[in-house]
Amino acid sequence: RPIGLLDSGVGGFSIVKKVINKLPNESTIFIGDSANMPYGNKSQEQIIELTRRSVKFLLSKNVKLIIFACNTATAAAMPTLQKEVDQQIIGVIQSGSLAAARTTMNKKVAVVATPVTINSHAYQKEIQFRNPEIEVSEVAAPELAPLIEAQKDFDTNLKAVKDSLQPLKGKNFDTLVLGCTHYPIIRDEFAQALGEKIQIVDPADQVAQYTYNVMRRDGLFNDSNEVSHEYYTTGDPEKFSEMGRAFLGDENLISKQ
Ligand code: DGN
Repeated sequence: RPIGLLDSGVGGFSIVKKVINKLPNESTIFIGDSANMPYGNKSQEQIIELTRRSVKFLLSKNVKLIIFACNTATAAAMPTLQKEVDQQIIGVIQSGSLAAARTTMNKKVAVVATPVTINSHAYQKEIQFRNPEIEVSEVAAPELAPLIEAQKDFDTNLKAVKDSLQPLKGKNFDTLVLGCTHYPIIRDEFAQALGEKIQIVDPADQVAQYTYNVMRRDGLFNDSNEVSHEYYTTGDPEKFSEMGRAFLGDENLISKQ
């Protein structure tokens, strides 16, 4: 049985990639809800409803575990949906917070994410749960995920990243969490905007490790030799597969759900 992943769009590819690297013997099914993206400025009820649809789709594919490859869905819908399904759901915020708390040396962390994620203060709570001394500066970037979905050029992205990070000026943080799974797709733009002194944390690395740990604990490793990866979108399959190929280097077929 495969591992299921969901996101509001192409951002989930950044998690899919790390999960496949960490667990090469596992099959995956990823659904990106691009038709309804962005989730980042919807109400909690709307996000729960949309996420529930993707969860049902993944369950119809007989997944053994579900990864919310979306910070917004993790913040807004994970506690509710975990009560509705037997399969364990793994979110991205706890993993990202753990990585950030381990990375910062000066105890100043910044988080950039969608408005829903920022307004939930989930990162601030989780990071300070690990170390109450860490100062957390949060900034909402409502336009970044839709921009990434629209696949623009480097300079356009760089300018948008610089504008989005403007409110963090003077915060003196040494670690920045990419609190939306779309952002690692333009990691180079972030790196250029931030300079060498600031460490970028992509929660995906820790999510892949955590997924591995849960599967080992629960005896969920694949015991057959067959491995496959399937990608589905509610949006335009052409655009979705273009991004999938660019990001994963994968020639697999993308289907419309
Ligand atoms: N990729 C999603 C996240 O990690 O929050 C959300 C993107 C969006 O829908 N705006």
